[in-house]
Amino acid sequence: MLKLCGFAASNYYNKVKIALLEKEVAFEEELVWVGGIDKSLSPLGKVPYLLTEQGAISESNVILEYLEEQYPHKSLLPTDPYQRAKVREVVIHFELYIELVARALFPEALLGGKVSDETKEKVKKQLDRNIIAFSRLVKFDQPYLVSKEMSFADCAALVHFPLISNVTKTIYGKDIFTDLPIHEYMTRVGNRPYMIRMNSDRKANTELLIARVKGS
Ligand SMILES: N[C@@H](CCC(=O)N[C@@H](CS)C(=O)NCC(=O)O)C(=O)O
Repeated sequence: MLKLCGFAASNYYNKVKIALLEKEVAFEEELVWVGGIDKSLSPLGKVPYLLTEQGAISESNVILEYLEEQYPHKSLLPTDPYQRAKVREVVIHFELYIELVARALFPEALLGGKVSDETKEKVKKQLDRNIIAFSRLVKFDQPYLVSKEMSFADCAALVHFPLISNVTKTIYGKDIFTDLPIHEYMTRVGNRPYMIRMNSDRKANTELLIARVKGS
């Protein structure tokens, strides 16, 4: 059986978990913390990675592509090649230009550390610019972010939107997505029954993660 390895506080881990649950593919979870990762399974020691019968796969987007090819039922990509490209474009924009930029704030927003004012200012400028770009790519007037059906873009959005909203609210006192209707989107798309389990796993694991960071 497939094994999803990592920890449930990770947004990238949860993106893959949503795809597995959405596709109704059987899987097990193995709790692996950063620092204790076998680099032959995930070369940079990052989570998530997926253990398959043939070996391990790292990088969440590569894992999603693998799942799509291996389990084509309940597809998370449109059939049209152009629309497929648009889904992938949204995921890349979200992760390279928003999530990875906002990640510099995580030590203070999530883990009780401190981030310099200079970093906060620099990140804010980049996020303001990149979110305008992102909003040119997505649509909020249809059920899903890019296509008429749930796609990889929604797997990413369901985890990155709430996390980055919270992080920016904590650091700037204002949600960076305030001009986008993400609350409606989350209510509409995030009401899948499996999201309850996913969110409770995430909360429980976040407490463990914070305790580990404080204890180290
Ligand atoms: N591009 C990677 C990003 C994964 C990632 O950054 N995971 C974090 C946890 S949320 C991690 O493993 N961080 C540890 C590290 O970078 O050393 C993916 O999509 O899987």
